[in-house]
Amino acid sequence: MTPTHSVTAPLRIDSAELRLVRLPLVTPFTISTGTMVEKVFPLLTLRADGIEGYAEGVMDPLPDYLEETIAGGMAFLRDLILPQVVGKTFENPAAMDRLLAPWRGHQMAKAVVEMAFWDLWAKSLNLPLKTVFGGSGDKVAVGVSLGIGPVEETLDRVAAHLAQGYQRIKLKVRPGHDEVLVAAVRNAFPDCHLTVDANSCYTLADTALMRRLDAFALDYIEQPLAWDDIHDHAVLQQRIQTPICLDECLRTSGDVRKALQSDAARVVNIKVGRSGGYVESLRMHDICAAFSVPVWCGGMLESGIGRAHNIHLSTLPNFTKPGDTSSASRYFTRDLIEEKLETSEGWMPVPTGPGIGVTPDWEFLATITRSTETFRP
Ligand code: OSB
Ligand code: MG
Repeated sequence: MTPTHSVTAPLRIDSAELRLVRLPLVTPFTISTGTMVEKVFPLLTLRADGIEGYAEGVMDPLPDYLEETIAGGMAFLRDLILPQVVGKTFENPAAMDRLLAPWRGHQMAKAVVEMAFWDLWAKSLNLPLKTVFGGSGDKVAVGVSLGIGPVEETLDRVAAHLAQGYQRIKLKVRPGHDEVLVAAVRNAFPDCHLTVDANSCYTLADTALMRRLDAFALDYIEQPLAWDDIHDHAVLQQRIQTPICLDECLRTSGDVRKALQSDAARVVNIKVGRSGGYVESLRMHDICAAFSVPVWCGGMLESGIGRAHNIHLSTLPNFTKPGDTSSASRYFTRDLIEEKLETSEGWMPVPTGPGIGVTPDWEFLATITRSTETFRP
């Protein structure tokens, strides 16, 4: 029998829409580098054959997590990438990656386009996104990331989240707000999975403090040293028992390979939005599996669009530790999608339906959109 149609058809991008969106946060979120009171981000729609793919960017207004910024990322997309994407036909996501590959850096900005294309691609196949890249399962394990605040208040928040079933507590730390906090939480909750995230605020001069943290049975210490320094993390790992988990240092699969080869990380945080998109995140995932290093899915306070992407990514088999993709209601009074992304007993259901499986709430989105730019061939 001759097939009457091909199962996959090349997709021609008819148009793209780049918005700048602003969502207020329920509570300010403080990490070692500063405080966020609202989530501002680029939101991209790619259109082809009457279907739409969506993704958001994880860059911040200021280059204080990594060097990418919203302004820089939007310029890269507006001036260089989107004019090349519209009117062009792509065989598959790998073809999109070839278009992005020549350009140095810009992993967050590249991820916006790449992820939106994967959503579009999966929808064109009428399949959930996870299925298209080899994930499985209908729920993913999650913990919470708690921002810096008074110790007493943090203890209450830990108790409340453990009562809700969250499977791991991550405490943000900074110099002067570390050992005492961790001791208090560990003392009150001797058995919970506990981690800390320094967001690069220490140096090797803090080795003695890092060694003292070994006493608290942390699952790992996330990104204690400089954002761009894999080497010093390898040095620190030789001096402490607690596994090091890298976040900021890992933008490409090459970074992951170097980190694991030098024993700079024994746990890996993958953020698809930080790493150029799915093709590179899949490579990262596979390298970690080859080194028997467990991975988990990080977050950047994403809206429902980025959150849905993170949930799909987390269905890959080596995501064996709880991720940061907790209930959207912890971050926003009102999310910008129709669906509610809420956990139950520490499990986040994977949205069903084609692609990322969530739908923008266009009416609400109109009220929080700061600017909109449309791109056509
Ligand atoms: O380092 O993982 C991080 C939030 C903003 C910037 C960096 C980080 C974080 C978080 C929060 O830890 C993760 C989340 O709840 O989305
Ligand atoms: Mg982190």
